[in-house]
Amino acid sequence: MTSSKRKNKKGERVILHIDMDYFFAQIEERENPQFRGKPLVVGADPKKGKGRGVVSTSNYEAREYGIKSGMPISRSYKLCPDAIFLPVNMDLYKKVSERIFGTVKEFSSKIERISLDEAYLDLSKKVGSFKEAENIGKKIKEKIFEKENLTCSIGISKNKMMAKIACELAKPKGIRVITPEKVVGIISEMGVEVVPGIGPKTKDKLRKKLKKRDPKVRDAQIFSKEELINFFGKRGGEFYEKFRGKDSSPVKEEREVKTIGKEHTFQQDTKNPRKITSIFKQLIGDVYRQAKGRKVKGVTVTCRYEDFETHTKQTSFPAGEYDERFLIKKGTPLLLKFLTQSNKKVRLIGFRVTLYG
Ligand code: DCP
Ligand code: CA
Ligand code: CA
Repeated sequence: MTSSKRKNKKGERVILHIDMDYFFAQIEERENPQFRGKPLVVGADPKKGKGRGVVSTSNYEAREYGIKSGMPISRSYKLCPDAIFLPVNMDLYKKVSERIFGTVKEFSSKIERISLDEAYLDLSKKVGSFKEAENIGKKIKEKIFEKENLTCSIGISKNKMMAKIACELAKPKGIRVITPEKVVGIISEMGVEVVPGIGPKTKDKLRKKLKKRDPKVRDAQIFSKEELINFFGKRGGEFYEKFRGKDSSPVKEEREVKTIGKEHTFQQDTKNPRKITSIFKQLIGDVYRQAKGRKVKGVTVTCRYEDFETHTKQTSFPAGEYDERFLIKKGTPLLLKFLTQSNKKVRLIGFRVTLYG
């Protein structure tokens, strides 16, 4: 084994964080190249400044006018009336996201997706050095650009928190490695709000305690663990670690989602609620017996009306081994909505559970 292959000496992890650049807006630019270079806002319809709803995101040109995600769309219109405003095309963004992370998965199956445009990878077992991790990061960026013509940013460090911070520093289009020996030096100089869990309220408390307008992580390091627990409860203990660049939270791999379901087509279309619910309970019973011993985390009910219009409704709950009565309790209200929301007769009903693990 060459020296570069030697496994992380101190048993340190190698975590990679990937986040797509101005995601929804970048996809729109790709689909409409004539918009490139112009301020572009994706979100609600501004209706000449009178529209309601918010900005989903915007490209970097629009951000120069002060436009930000989550801001009222009317305000973004005031800031830049000449921007191009586009509606949210979520189906498209979801498809693009699926393809992107399908590609990312080829580099490591130890992946935790955080949102449509963001994921963590645990490369600890794959690489022997941060240099090697950086090369994987570069390959991921190239592959995504080649396949999707989209740019992303990548951060690499010894835990999830520091990898995300590295990614923020790399944005846009960049890649940044924070090696373990650099971690404390870098986080110490940042504002306390870089620590996950420190929002405006917590920051305000720290401001008062430290008598500083813009406290840095370095300032917050003067508190002992006990003091922080006194101020903030259990979270305080976590802040103590995070102020030192430590974060032991694991990359949680997704398991394959599996479902078990059954459908029933009525011999004659019907509106009779007694008949429908009685069949429905039989379906649940059948599905329950098939799923027995497995953890269930959601149920889906399907209804096809006489004109073949088909709808599904679903509900989810904490994964667990539930009894048949529980499934009936969760499924029946969904079925009843189908029966009350339309006057049409029902042709088919279905019941499906989503399994965990
Ligand atoms: N999004 C949204 N509403 C928000 C924040 C985000 O609809 N308040 C959507 C649109 C974004 C996507 O989620 O494109 C990803 O969010 P990010 O926070 O990662 O922001 P961007 O990818 O748009 O920009 P950046 O380049 O800063 O990551
Ligand atoms: Ca992003
Ligand atoms: Ca993101």
